[in-house]
Amino acid sequence: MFNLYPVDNKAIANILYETADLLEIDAQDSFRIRSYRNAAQAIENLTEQIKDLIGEPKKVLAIPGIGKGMLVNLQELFEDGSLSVQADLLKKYHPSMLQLLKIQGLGPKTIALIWSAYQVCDVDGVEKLAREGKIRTLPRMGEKHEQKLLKAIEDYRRISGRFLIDAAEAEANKLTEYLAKFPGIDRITPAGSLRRGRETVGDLDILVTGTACCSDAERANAVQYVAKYPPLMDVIARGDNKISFRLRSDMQVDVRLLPPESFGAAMQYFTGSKAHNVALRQRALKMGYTLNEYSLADLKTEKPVAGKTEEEIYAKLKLDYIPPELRENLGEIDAADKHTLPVLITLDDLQGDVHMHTVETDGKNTIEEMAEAAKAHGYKYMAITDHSKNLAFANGLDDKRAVAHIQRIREANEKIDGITIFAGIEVDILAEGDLDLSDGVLAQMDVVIASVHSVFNQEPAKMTERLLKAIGNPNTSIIGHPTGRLQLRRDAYHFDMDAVLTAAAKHKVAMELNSYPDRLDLNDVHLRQAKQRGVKIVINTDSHHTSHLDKIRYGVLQARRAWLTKDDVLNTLPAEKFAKAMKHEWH
Ligand code: DGT
Ligand code: CA
Ligand code: CA
Ligand code: ZN
Repeated sequence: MFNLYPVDNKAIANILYETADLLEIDAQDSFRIRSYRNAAQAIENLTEQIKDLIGEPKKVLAIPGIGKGMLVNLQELFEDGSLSVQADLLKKYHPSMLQLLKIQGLGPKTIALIWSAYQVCDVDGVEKLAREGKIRTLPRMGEKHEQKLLKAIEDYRRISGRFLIDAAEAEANKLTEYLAKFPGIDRITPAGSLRRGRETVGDLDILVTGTACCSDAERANAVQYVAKYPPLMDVIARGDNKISFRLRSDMQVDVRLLPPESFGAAMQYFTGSKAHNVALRQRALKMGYTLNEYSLADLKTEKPVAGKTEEEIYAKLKLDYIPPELRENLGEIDAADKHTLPVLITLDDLQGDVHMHTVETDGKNTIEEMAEAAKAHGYKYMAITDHSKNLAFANGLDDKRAVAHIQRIREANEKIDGITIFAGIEVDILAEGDLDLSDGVLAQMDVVIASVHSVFNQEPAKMTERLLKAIGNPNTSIIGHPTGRLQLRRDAYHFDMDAVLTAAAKHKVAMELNSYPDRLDLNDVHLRQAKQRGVKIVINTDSHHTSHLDKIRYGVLQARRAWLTKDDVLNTLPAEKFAKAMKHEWH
C-alpha cells in the first residue's frame, strides 16, 4: 500500500465533502450524497488517523457512518491518491468546479443552476455572469443574491492564493516523498517563503538536484515524472529545468531541477526574499562579483567562485551565515558583516508548553494524556489551561469547577513522574476588561493566560483600555493570542499595541506567541516590537489534542523571524524560574 496521499483526516474528509457536492451538482441520489457527507464528518471527528486504520478493514467499518462501499473508496484513496467517483465528475464538468465550491454561499444547488443555464463552472466565468446581470434571471435568484455573490468572489480572491504554513508544509512533504522515488534525485528542498518560515505561503518553490539533473535529457525525463504527480491538477508552464503546476488543493508549485554545482546558488536565490537578494547582489558587485541563481562569479573573468552551497557564498561575501528566517533585508546583512547576528532561539531551547485544553472544556484529551504527550515531547513542564465560563460553547469553567480542576491537575502532577504539570487557566477578558473568574480562584493558579474571545469590534481606545485593565490585574501572567487575528479569516481587533506592550513591560506580564498556524499571534513584526520594549514572550501551542503539540515549531519559526533569542522567551527557563516568572518575578 502506498499510504502517501492524502495524509490526514482533514484532507480525506475534504475530498469526501467535495465529492458529495459534486454528486449533488450532478443531481444524483440523495442517499448516496448523504453517505459521502456522513463519512466525511465521521472521519473529521476521529481521534485516530484513518491512515493508521486503513490496513484493518474491520476497524474502519466499525466507525459509524462508514459502510462497505465507503471502505472501498477509502482504500482507493490511499492507494491512488484520488477517488475515481470524484475524478469522473471533474472530467464531466471541469476541475475548476472545486474552486467554485470554495466561494462562500455558493452551494451545489446554485452551481447546478448556473451550469444548466450557461455551462459555466469557473470563478471568472461566474463573476462575468453576475456582472452582466445574468444570475438574477435564474430561478429563485435575485439582484441581492448577485451582489452577495460578487462580494463573496472578491473575498475568495483576497484570501485564495495564500495558504497557512502547515498546509504548505504538508503539500511540500507529500511532493518530496514522491520526488524522492525518482532514481537520481538525491536532494529535495523547499525554498521561498516556506523556507523563510513566513506566516503564510503564496506558492511552493521546490528545488531538486542529483545525478538525474545533470544533462538536459536527464532533466527532461525527471520533468516528465514530476508531471505525473497524482494530486497535480494542471500544468501551468513547463521548461527544460522547471515545471509549474497547480495542485488539487489549489496551491501552485514551481519545481526546479538543478545540477549539483549550482544547487547552493539556487537555494540562495530562490529562498529570497527578493529584498534580501537585491541587497546581497549589491554587496557582491561592490566586491567584484556577480551573483545569480547559478553561481557567485568573478565580475571580470566570469569564473564561478562559489555555488555548491549557500555557506560558501555567504563566506565569500565576508558575511556570517544568515539563517533563512532573517532574510528580509531588515538589517541582517549589516549584522552578518559585523558578526552581531543574534543566536536565534531553537526548538530545543523550549522547556515547556503552557497553553493547552482538555476534555474538561473543548479539548479532546485528558490531563493525563496531555501530560504523557508533553513528556514524550521532551518537555520538563507544562500547564493545563482550560477555558473560563464566558466561553459557553466550549463548556468553560466557573469558579467552582475551576477549583475542582486545579485539584485534578495537582493529583495528576503527583501521579505522573518526569514532568511538572502546572495548574492554569485561559481566562476570558470580559468586555470591560475584568477577568471571568474571581481573584481568589485565579490566585490559586500557577499560570493565568488572559485572552479576548468575544466582543471584538470595540473602538480601539476601548479595546486598549480593556487590555490594559487585564494586564493590570495582578493575577495575569500572560496575554493569550494578543491580537485575536485568524489568518485568512478574521482581522486582528484594533488597539494601541505600543501602549499595551509598554504596560506589559511595566507589570512584567508576558505576551503569548500562539503557534497555532491560523493564529501565529503575536506575529513576527509585533514580536520585534515587544522585544524592543523589553516584553518577554511565551511560545505556546494552544493544543486541543495531543497531536497539536508539534505545532510549536511554527511558533519558533516566527520567533526566529523576529530575531528572538533564548533570553527573550520565558518558557526556556527551568521549571522553578518559570513559575516565578508567571508571578511577575524576572530580571
Ligand atoms: P510567496 O510565494 O509569495 O509566499 O513568496 P516567495 O518569497 O516564495 O516568492 P516567490 O515564490 O515569488 O519567489 C521565490 C524566491 O525567488 C523569492 O523569495 C526570491 C526569488 N525571486 C523571485 N523573483 C525574483 C526577482 O525578480 N529577483 C530576485 N532577486 N529574486 C527573485
Ligand atoms: Ca513562493
Ligand atoms: Ca514561486
Ligand atoms: Zn484562546
